Amino acid sequence: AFAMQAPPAKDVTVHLFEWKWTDIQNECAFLESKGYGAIQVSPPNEHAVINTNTEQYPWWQRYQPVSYELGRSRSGTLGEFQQMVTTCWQDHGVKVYVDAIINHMAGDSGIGSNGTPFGNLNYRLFDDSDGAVVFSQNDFHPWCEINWNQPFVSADEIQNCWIAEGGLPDLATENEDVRGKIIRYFNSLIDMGVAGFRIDAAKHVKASELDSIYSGMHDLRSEANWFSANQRPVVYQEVIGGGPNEAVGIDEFMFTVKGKRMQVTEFSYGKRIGEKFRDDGNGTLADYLLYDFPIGSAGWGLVDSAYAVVFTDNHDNQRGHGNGYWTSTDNNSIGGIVTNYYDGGVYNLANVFMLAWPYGSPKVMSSYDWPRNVIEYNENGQLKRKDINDWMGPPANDGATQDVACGNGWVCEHQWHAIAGMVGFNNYSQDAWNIGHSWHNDGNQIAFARQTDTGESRAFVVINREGSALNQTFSTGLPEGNYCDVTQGSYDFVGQSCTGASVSVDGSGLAAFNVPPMTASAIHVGAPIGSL
Ligand code: LM2
Ligand code: CA
Repeated sequence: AFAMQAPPAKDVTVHLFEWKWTDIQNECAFLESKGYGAIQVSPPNEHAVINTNTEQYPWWQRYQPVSYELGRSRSGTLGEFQQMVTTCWQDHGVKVYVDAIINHMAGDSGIGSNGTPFGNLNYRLFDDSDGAVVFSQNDFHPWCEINWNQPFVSADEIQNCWIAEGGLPDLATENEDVRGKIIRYFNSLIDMGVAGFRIDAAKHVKASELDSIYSGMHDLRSEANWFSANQRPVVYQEVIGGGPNEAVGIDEFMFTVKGKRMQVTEFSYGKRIGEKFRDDGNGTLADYLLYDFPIGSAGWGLVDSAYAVVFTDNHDNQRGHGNGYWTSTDNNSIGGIVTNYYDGGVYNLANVFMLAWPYGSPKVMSSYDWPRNVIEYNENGQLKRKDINDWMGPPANDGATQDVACGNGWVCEHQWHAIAGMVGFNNYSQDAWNIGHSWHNDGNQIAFARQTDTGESRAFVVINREGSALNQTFSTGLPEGNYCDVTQGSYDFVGQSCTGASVSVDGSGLAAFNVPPMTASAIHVGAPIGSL
């Protein structure tokens, strides 16, 4: 037996989609207790406010920036934002990552969420006394719409034309002056204590221009109670697709800036998880072990793990946006081949796998509930499906977001027992990047350990995505002891106690598991009952 060790780098992020700053601040104690490392928050800058007959305050209004002011977004005020960032990091060691929209600005004209008027390609970016920092006509590419219905779309079209059906004014990021204003926005956030960014629509900006923007970012705050000196911001860039036959390749965005890796969102991972966990007739879970997921002979085609941010689903593809697509007429397949909370227990297991498997930096999705309503229609003789409620925003009164209430309009997947419990599993497996003691039934039951280079086991998981119980003794390689089953019970890292079932490992590393249908069981060296 060896002594329990402090968890290594906390690499799990949770996306608290559309949460208000005050609610996030309140959530940070829970996030800390489970070992979450960071939160991705919704765009904090001023955004369009959209209210039409058919779409009242859609979630996507926040993907239309009106200014770079943080005064009042749908999630709250500047003061609340600063309080959240400070409290989450200083009191709970949880970082804040901001979803940053820098490829484009809001379409049409109107008044932003903080009262700033915009229109005719004029945007007043900061509330300076002279109001001089603006984007105006010359700061945008001339209008053109990306046509995805051609065999090959050029890089020029992808990066210089306007996205979202040509509705979003595309910034001329080749101009240093434009980049300078974007850098100022980033630095205003970094100087408040923000530790990282999701770069929205990164594929639509030239990688070299992004490189120069990232190089202009400040180091993280390093005064007392903040981060250690010379730390660079975390950056993960939203790139959908970008395979070898495309003009803009995902690998263009995988580079380092001042020694820090700039990561990318690996959308194919979510598809590979979704198709198997949902049992879409595309192989079984055993394939992960049989074909050496993600690098082996099955041609999984995923990017280098060190650059990958992975997720079962995100705010776009869980509702059919962002290349989410549909595969069957079954309502359950909505959200594309990816899985989302509508899949219930299947979704739970998919997340257990993501948090157990050694690939990428995991991001857990935390959604609000919306009444999915899928219709079928014909487009040029092709059967298509669409969720006509895909625009619906979070629980709100006249566009003012309500407080979070988990289970009541807010799904809070990140609190689901198995998902929350597996965060610790991920943390304690960071130094154990190998798979060992693996087993599968050639179907949808798998088990494996996470091992160090010297063959020590840190953690062991059993996933049973079948209709019958899995009662079996496995060789886990773990030190002798009693462990909390972190998928069933809640582990108290401070008191070293567990509210649920436990698993005992004997002196030769053997453990008997009883895993009911459609559940998992997982143990790790960070969650022993008493000392090991
Ligand atoms: C993203 N990544 O590249 C975001 O993850 C995604 O959520 C954003 O689209 C998109 N890029 C732009 O930031 C969402 C949403 C779109 C929506 C846009 C802008 O998926 O449907 O487009 O935000 O709010 C909407 C309308 C669209 C209209 C457009 C401009 O749905 O019909 O196009 O606004 O008015 C004319
Ligand atoms: Ca662009």
